[in-house]
Amino acid sequence: MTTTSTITFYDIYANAEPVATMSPSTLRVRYALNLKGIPFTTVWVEFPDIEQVCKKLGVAPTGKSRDGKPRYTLPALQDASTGIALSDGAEIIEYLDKAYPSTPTLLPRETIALQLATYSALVPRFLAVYPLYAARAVRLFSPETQRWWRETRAAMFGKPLEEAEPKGEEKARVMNKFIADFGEVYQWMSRGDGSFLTDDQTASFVELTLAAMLNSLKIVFGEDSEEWLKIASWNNASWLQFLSKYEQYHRVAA
Ligand SMILES: N[C@@H](CCC(=O)N[C@@H](CS)C(=O)NCC(=O)O)C(=O)O
Repeated sequence: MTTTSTITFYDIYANAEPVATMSPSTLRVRYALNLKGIPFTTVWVEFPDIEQVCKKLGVAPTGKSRDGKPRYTLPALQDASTGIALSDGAEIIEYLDKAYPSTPTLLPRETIALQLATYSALVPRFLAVYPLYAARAVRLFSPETQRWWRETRAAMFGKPLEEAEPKGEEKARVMNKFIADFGEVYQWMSRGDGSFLTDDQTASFVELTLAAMLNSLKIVFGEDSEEWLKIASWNNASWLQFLSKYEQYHRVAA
């Protein structure tokens, strides 16, 4: 493990504390760096600047937008000790496992396929609340980023953010589906020893992803919101108990 920081971590800025982001994608890599104890410095990037920052770093787009254009995303990470710059959470964590072998392995080789498959099952469950999430997230951004967010999300939903936000019965339906879908994920874990991997794993990529998704919802909805309280009180506060294990990694520096 290095003692001085050679890693620059590019995270998405939002008005949140103690970590100034709401992004589940960047949070999971931040948790990985903190869990591994790898020193790093953060560069905070506003949403509208992500593409320009990624192009400057020379990191690849991680997908395509609806209009077919390359989609640049954060997190991204640059490691001065190896000269490597890369994007995409899974790729970054796989790189950290290899480049810092004395730190806990989050994507053991024999579990990569299974973990990536599990991650694929988590994404649609999370995205089911996205119109509600996107409407609540806007308040966490600077005025310029708010304008950008409204414009890009309206293009994504085919209507303005406020119109896309589920309300009343529709909101209740969306939240109930979220609780049931994530409840199923919880049951998968409960069938084993309460985690996704074996006892000797302190955590895995999938667990950090799940913790990051839940914390992102807590930040965006607000700790005292009706929505978060519903998630937090589910099944004798099972998600709160799960999150308490990862609380120590929800911080800025390693
Ligand atoms: N596959 C990427 C996806 C990352 C991602 O979707 N990041 C979002 C923030 S949570 C982003 O950068 N969005 C840019 C945009 O919406 O323009 C990963 O897992 O790291």
